[in-house]
Amino acid sequence: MSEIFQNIPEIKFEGSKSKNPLSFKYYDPERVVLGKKMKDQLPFAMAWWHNLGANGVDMFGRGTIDKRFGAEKEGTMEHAKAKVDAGIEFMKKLGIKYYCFHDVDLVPEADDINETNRRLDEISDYILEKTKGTDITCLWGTANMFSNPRFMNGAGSTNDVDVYCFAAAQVKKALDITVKLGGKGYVFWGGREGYETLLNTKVKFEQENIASLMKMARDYGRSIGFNGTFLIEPKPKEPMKHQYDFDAATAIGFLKEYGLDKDFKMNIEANHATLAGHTFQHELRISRINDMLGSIDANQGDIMLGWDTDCFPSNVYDTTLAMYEIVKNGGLPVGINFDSKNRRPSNTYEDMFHAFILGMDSFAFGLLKTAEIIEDGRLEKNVEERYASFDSDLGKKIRNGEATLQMLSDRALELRAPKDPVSGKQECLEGILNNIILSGTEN
Ligand code: XLS
Ligand code: NI
Ligand code: NI
Repeated sequence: MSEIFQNIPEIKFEGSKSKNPLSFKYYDPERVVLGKKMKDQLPFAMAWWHNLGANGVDMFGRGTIDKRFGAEKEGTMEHAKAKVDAGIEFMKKLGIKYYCFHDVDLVPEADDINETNRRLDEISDYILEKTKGTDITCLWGTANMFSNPRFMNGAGSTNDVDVYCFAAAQVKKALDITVKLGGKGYVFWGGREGYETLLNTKVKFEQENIASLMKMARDYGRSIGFNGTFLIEPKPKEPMKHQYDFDAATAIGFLKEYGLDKDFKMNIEANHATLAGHTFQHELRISRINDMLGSIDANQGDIMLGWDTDCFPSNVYDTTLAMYEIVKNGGLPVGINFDSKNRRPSNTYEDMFHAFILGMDSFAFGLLKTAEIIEDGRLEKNVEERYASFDSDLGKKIRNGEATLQMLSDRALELRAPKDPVSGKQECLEGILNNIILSGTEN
């Protein structure tokens, strides 16, 4: 197999002083942070669709990036295999172990689903053959139930029972392929699971059908030996005006309502969090405290733009706070998928590497700073102190559920008025965080 990314060497850690754009400044895979090697703390994955598929096309213009990778034509099995070859070489050069895919990222979709399935069998054999003897494996798989016109009214939420069957068939096959490729997770992102207008929509009916599809997927997955994590990836809008999995709190409530919370967790995407009017850290925190943090789609939005821009993460303040939640979660059962794409004018192969170096370094930096936040202790100590009044006997009774309204009312009446309120010290704490972020990262 000939080299596709010629002139791109294996990317090595060179430290923050290095001026070599094709080197890691912070991601040092063997460095031990908080008792574990960085490469184990940061299970990075490549998104097949953005990295090997997205060619810069947007609503106003054709593609700008040649992603044929030596194949003659796009949309052929020759091209599908060239993408496999390119993907593996790319991951090897960056030291990335995992990839994520939608069924139709792997192969061109045929008119007849039987032929699409045959192609999926062929390409998954090819991937297994090409990754044999490497440590490259699947992080998670999913079915694309939003691009094909048949899904214009939704997949699990469709009004058409035959379309519902096509959604089920795709989920079944995508689960088969995920298991075959060793995936740790299976994702449901509700692409068109939502509505445009209530004038034509039965919301409860649609939500029940989505839950049924997920239950059938869970039962089928478990029956074929999938013991990984099912995931919901919340997003509030786009493509639909209203999407049912608005944010983590909504999706967790849905899973509990339908008895799916033992098998499913959240796949939190940074840009989806901000579209929902939350910070990335908020969505991670809500998931974590509910024991629902499974995986992340690492990217970032653009504050000037109101849509899912899927930029590579560069904001180290955000990656630090994200890594803090991930570390406090005891890591991620699944991993860190770069659901990010190059900007349209970044149209060279080299730009693909620059993008991943940026993303991987931003998260490695976030991990290093998380270790410092924990070792430094000032921020966590402040939080503990802020709630110290609940250490009193009465406070303990409230926490244990032993207090009554009468008891608490008696106390308030006895006090007449509470003590002066204590400062939340936000600016002081932000200063401490800046101080930690702006200090060095060397060993
Ligand atoms: C789109 C989603 C999608 C999912 C997988 O906004 O992020 O890429 O991650 O279907
Ligand atoms: Ni995503
Ligand atoms: Ni997205």
